[in-house]
Amino acid sequence: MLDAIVSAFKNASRIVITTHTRPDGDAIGSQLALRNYLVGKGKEVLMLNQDPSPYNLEWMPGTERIQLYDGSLPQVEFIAKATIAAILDTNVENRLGAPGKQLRASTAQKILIDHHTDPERWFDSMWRRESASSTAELLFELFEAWDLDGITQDVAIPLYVAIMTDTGSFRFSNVTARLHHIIAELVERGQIDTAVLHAEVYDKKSIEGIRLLSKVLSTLELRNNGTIGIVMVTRRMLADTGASVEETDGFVNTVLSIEGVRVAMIFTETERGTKVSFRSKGEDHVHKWAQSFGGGGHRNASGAFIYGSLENAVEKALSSAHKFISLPDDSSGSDLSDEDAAYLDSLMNSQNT
Ligand SMILES: [Mn+2]
Repeated sequence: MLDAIVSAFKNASRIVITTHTRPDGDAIGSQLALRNYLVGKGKEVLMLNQDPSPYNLEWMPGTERIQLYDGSLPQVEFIAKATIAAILDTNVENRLGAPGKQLRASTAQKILIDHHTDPERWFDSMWRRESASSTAELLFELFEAWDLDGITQDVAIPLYVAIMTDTGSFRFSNVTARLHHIIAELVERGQIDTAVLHAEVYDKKSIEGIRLLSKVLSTLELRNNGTIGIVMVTRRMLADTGASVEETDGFVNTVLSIEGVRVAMIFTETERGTKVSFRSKGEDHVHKWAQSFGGGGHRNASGAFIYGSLENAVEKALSSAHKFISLPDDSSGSDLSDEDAAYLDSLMNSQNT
């Protein structure tokens, strides 16, 4: 399968590359790495996305060449004449946003490179593995099967950033010895200063974002004897702090870092309903839970959209937790108010006498 995909790319002259809405480090990093690699092989490449790149990734080589889809004649013509449409880091049409429909309907060979579960069926070929740490890891394998020397600095840097951001800086359970070999290869070939790269991506938080974090963490609740941690982002908090919703990326990991918490969730209020992100550790898988609300993702990191108010969404999501995760009952009593606890105590005491 990989060999067939490599020859398809070798034989292609015009390639359009797209990725998912609200792109993250793996999406943009993979897109740039593939684009820069293919340009190095003499191909004509167009990168076309629904949404802009996050501000902390704008420095990566080639980001300024990513076009936002506007359905203009040059874009439509490029897609119409493209030999390959490469879809990265998502496997469903509606996560591509506006360009998805046209790409799917085009005569280009649709090649999926991705590590999410349950791909849709409209791709002509796929290089995918759910156990892969990132789309970038799969791309490295493609480059390895083609020509490692094509991995120049402007390919190595976005691949490194993609893997770093999708693995929580190389600490998730899908980080293998093999992946560390890949990373070593990238650091050598790209002459990468890892500390500088890390700072470029992670040490650019705004004061508004940190103020928002403080408000969001003040909503922290632990359920089911401390195994589920939840926090909420209200529209009011966003307005009060002036932070953008993108700055909540990563907040959920703070909740997951609490000892004993196996599943962390962040509920974000929007105009039309509530967005929920699930994160979990190890064998506690959350993708089926997210799917039950029409969402999806990975076993340890998924998301969904629940129609209804924030409070409604929280109760809806938590009431089905036991179907997807084996959890202790939510009977710790830690959620009782002081008043209720005192009342219960008095009942117990009166029974004893
Ligand atoms: Mn990814």
